[in-house]
Amino acid sequence: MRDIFDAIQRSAIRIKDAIDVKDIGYSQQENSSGETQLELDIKCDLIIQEEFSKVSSVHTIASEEKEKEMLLNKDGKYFVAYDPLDGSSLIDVNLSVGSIYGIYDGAFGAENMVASCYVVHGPRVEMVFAENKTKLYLLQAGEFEFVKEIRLNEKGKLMAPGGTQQNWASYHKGMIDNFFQEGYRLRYSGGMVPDLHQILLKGGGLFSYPATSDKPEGKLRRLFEVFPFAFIYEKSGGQAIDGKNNLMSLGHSHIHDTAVCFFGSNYEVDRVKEVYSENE
Ligand code: AFP
Repeated sequence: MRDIFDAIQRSAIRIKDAIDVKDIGYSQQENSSGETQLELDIKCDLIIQEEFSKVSSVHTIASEEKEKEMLLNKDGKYFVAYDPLDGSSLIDVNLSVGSIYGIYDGAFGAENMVASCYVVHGPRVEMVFAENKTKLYLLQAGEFEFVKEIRLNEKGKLMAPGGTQQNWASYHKGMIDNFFQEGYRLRYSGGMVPDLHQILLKGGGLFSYPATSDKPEGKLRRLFEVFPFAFIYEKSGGQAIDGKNNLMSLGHSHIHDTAVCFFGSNYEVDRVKEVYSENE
């Protein structure tokens, strides 16, 4: 696991340099989710692929930017799924973006997840790594320094409601409106890494990406986005559900499957469970 942790750190430092260029150019290719890829997305994907290729314990990688999984070392034990640059459409407006990693033992699947990690590229570069506990690191002079352990409060103050509102179910809209009436503050940038990072570090709240009329299975991808953050939120004392079930109890049939998802502290997620059990 140490080797994987080191490879993620090396990738983060190289990605920081890759982001800091004038022309991030759109390529003509589409990724498996049908989005036009930035040359930068492809570059970051290759950086991570290169770094994991040096790690003998990595058996297979799967990237949000690749159609299929890729075998690296048949004697390795870990399967790593990653989103090299989540929120890359925010780069041209200079908002924060991030990389997300799910580390699975023996095969992809939530039940096999043993660690997960994300890196936030904002004004500073930070990394959150969860194994038994969730730990925050800060990049300082080329090295990631441990800052602190992260724990969520029972109840938070922030609300990050994803998806197009006109496509929300009415009970979902009612639930989000009620949170705002209770005093929650809107914090939504459109990048899941900085949005979930903010809720984690400010003690709690709720990030939601519900089923919408145009995306009934949600938008966010199970292996690359949903399971890694579900693992981190659970290890930090919070919860992660699809409305009813724990996200970590869900399966997947394809590496690019998506899921409806809610991540947050206990008070807010318990409310989601109440509302969704009454309405679905
Ligand atoms: P991009 O990678 O296409 O920028 O999408 C970012 C993202 O996958 C995730 O980071 C956000 O939470 C989510 O999309 C935002 O989606 P909406 O704009 O539909 O709320």
